[in-house]
Amino acid sequence: MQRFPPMPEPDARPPREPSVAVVALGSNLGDRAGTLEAAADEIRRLPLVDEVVLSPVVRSVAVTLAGPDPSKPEYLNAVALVRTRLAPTVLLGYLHRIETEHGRERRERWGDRTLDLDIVAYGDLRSDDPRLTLPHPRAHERDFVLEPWLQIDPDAVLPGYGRVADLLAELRS
Ligand code: A4P
Ligand code: MG
Repeated sequence: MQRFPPMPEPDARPPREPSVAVVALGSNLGDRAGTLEAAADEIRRLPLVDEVVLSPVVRSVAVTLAGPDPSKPEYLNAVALVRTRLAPTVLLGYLHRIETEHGRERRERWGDRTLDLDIVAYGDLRSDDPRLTLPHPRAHERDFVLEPWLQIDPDAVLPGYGRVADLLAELRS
């Protein structure tokens, strides 16, 4: 009788170690503060998410493709540290679902939005896939990402770019 090697048992795979994903939250339409709080709670309730630490909220002028535009509705931004065993692409899929549930419409790039959820970093992972670029290619030049992140992690490092405290000091110099 022909013998086959045993099939790998899906459930026998070693569980993925938790990583810390840094998620940037932004909103400039609707009940902005309520939406950011609700989104953080929804992330907290996702499967394979162990812990979510939400930063204080910062206010920022809308950055459009033409530059900062004070005539647009002001943004509230925050950062969440998400301890999770979700794979990065799976996490992004859930974040897109949460955006949609909060009425996010995609009409123009960098347009006004009820909720934007970006993955700023996922552990030390690097990716140049346009569907999920890691770290987020613009996080290092955005004070509305770096400032709230620094408030909840004074030793934060943006992989490939350096210490968040130094990046923020450079932006402000
Ligand atoms: N994508 C690739 N990498 C990532 C990542 N690391 N995290 C892809 C999240 N998404 C990532 O995103 C467009 C595509 O990027 C997605 O299909 C995803 O697969 P989107 O959310 O549909 O559109 P977007 O947010 O308008 O585009 P983009 O380029 O991600 O915009 P940014 O750079 O996030 O900027 N001004 C203030 N004051 N505060 C803000 O929060 N946000 C933006 C958006 C512009 N101006 C702002 C703010
Ligand atoms: Mg986005």
